[in-house]
Amino acid sequence: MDGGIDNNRDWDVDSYEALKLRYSAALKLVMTRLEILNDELQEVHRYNPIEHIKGRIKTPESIVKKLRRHGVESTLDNMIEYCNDIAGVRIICSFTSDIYKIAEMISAQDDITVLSVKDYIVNPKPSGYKSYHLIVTVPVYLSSRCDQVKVEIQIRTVAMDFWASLEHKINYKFEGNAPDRISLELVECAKMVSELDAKMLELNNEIIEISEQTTGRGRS
Ligand code: 0O2
Repeated sequence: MDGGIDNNRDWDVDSYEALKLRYSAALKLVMTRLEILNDELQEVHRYNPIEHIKGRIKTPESIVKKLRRHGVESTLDNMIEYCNDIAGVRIICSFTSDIYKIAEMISAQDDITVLSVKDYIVNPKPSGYKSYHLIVTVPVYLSSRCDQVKVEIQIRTVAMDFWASLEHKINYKFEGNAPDRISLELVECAKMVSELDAKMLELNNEIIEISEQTTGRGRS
């Protein structure tokens, strides 16, 4: 224990409900932090990087499936250890550059610890999937203790999200065995998504430049 913060995984949980309460609290905390960041960026800097934020708690069925994938039993300890996305937040940004700015702002918050980063934008999955993933822990203060709770944060552009939603639906429909032609088309679509994102960013930068020249001031 360090200042009341328990960094071990031996949480005082004896039921799925007690576990879920911690993840729901962690989800609320991250969502609120993101809303505050977005409000400040909008109000003070006239900058609107976040299109929307979605949060969800993974269903028990989905958790059990993931634990099976890891080859471990469905116990509360294994859920805490192996399932990093029981609490999941998805941030949808306008531009690729916003993704990294948001990730930096979250990571800079003192009580948020980044456990891992997966940059599927620089290194897309073979499927074509692009997104930026962070696994963080946040402190959840309870009546007599504080637990560090994991939250998965996925950050992506509107275009990347569109692609991922469609690909997810297709994979669900074909139970992960989509016909080759469809998988290849999806990889092609992912390339178009990257081109679109790059073009939109370029256009946006041009617009900012022009408006700075006409108004004579930059964005603070
Ligand atoms: P769901 O149904 O969205 O919750 P790990 O989660 O660490 O055990 P992994 O696969 O190494 O396993 O983690 P990774 O790569 O960070 O992926 C985690 C989540 O990213 C997935 O959660 C998906 O939400 C999303 N994701 C990863 N790859 C793809 C992909 O190819 N296509 C789409 N559409 N989404 C992807 P779950 O639990 O697999 O699924």
